Amino acid sequence: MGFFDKLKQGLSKTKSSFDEKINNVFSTFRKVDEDLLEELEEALVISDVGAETSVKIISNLRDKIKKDNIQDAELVKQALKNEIKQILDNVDSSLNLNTTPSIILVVGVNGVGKTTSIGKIANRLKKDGKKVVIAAADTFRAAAVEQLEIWANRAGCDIVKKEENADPASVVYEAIKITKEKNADVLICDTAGRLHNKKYLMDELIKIKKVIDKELPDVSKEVLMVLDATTGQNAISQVKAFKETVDINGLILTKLDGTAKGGVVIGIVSENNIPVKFIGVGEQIDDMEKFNSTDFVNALI
Ligand SMILES: Nc1nc2c(ncn2[C@@H]2O[C@H](COP(=O)(O)OP(=O)(O)OP(=O)(O)O)[C@@H](O)[C@H]2O)c(=O)[nH]1
Ligand SMILES: [Mg+2]
Repeated sequence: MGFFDKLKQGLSKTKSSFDEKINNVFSTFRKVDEDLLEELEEALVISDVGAETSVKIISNLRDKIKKDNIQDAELVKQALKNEIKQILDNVDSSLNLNTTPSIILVVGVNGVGKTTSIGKIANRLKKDGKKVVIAAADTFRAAAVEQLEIWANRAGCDIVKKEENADPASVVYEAIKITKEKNADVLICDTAGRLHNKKYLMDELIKIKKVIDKELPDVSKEVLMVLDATTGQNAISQVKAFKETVDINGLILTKLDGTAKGGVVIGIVSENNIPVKFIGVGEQIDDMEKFNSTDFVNALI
């Protein structure tokens, strides 16, 4: 199955999928009126888009319907898809790795898919002909390093690691040194999962960021936060908490292969003004793609 089909199948797996809810509204369609818009708004809200963003989408849709005098159900659906796409296109989701080296720092709460995503991204970059180094800056558990090592081997990349409980910032420091020595194109740093209310862990992230800014002042930097799409609205609050500590400039949405909560992507992008850069639809190395708003909206509805 191709990536798009996996995404589509994932998003529509359950009876309570986004598509199902929107189509339910249209299945009883009589005419384009305020009732229809209200029902659509409700469908968006219960699809994890979030209240604020749902109101915004429906308000824009109402204007569009009026302006173009839309009467037809299929055209309303098209217009709705366009409004959603516009929200997603409002932020630039391209990956900025324009310097050699460039760096990607990957952050997020426990178990969201950071390490797996790093393996998948490293593999993609490698296939694009880039030389990639991976830093094992999750030093909490020896198993975390082993897991990352497996991914590095699969992708054919070098890994820089230290002993368990080593200072994560020192791993990053070492990895930057090696990246420069090897003249590698991209350094990707894994970090331990952390909760935003654990101050010492958030301070650790700040320390890592300081090392990066000092050792690689003028390079392209991507700070990507990984979110598990199955957590729905919770993902929105995770972003809000994290972005107060580190400047996140992109998101990676994982586990879109098994959730009815794909709508959460729209709310996250709209409320935080941070683009989704990658989406994951499974546990295999090829189950990650750059985010494409057209494909995403087509898979959603
Ligand atoms: N179905 C599915 N599973 C995924 C996806 N991405 C990651 N996983 C699974 O989620 C689990 C956690 O993934 P990890 O990559 O270890 O997550 P992590 O954020 O590094 O976890 P910690 O380092 O413990 O914080 C693993 O079982 C992965 O196989 C995805 O897109 N789809
Ligand atoms: Mg991990």
